[in-house]
Amino acid sequence: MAHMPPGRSGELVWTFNRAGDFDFACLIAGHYQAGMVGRIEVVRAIAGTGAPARKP
Ligand SMILES: [Cu+2]
Repeated sequence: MAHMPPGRSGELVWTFNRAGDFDFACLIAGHYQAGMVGRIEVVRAIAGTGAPARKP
């Protein structure tokens, strides 16, 4: 879990080992219900190019 004080910004690195759609949410009480949620679409990369491949 990562925390940032109000008004600050930071960086969080997620490494995915497979393609797909992944839901994420803030785990602080009440924040999920307030809408701090999202979805990440991870696509395969074409080997050696870094270019996105078709969605699985
Ligand atoms: Cu939150």
